[in-house]
Amino acid sequence: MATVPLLLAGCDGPLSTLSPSGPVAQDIAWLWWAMLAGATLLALMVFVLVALSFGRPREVPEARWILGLGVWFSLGVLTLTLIAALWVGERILPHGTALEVHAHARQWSWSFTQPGADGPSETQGVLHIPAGQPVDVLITSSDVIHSFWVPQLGGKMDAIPGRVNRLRIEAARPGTYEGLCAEFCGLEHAAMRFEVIAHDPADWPPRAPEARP
Ligand SMILES: [Cu+2]
Repeated sequence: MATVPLLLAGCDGPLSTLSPSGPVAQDIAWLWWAMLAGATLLALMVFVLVALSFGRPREVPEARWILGLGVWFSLGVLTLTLIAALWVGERILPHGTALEVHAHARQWSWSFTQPGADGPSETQGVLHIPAGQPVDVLITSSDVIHSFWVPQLGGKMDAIPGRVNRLRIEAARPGTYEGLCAEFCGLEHAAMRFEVIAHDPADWPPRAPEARP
């Protein structure tokens, strides 16, 4: 338990689910904490039972220990975390209309199509979106299964050949966010990174999306 704060200190940074920068990622981070709390409660229960087993032999009231703790307490914690997961899962779905951009994965790079000042613009390794509004990324692949993931802006979504998957992301503030392929896809998988640049709504669509800042 004493090492938990130390370990959590390593959970910060541009590729962390625990540093959300938008409402979708915020919901996912909230669920992460809810599941950690549930797991902690169940682990504590087990530790307490193990500790008690080392003490002097005692009378074990069946109703309290087996039904109360083993069944009802565990079921209660699992039910609450399941409800939290279903609630968050529903909230992060792409409800209603949103700006659409396209992400195309291949071994081993990403290309994107998004609105530009002079019509749709295609970029390599950089996706441009407006800040402060929901964006739907339409994701596909031309070879193997990859996965689109920008931890600070939303969840993960597989990129599957012959299929287009929709993922809702949103950046609360303008900035640059790091993304990566989250499905092992071959030798260069680890290098399959990209960036998402969220622009101030006043500068949207961007004048020259091709130019990397
Ligand atoms: Cu990949």
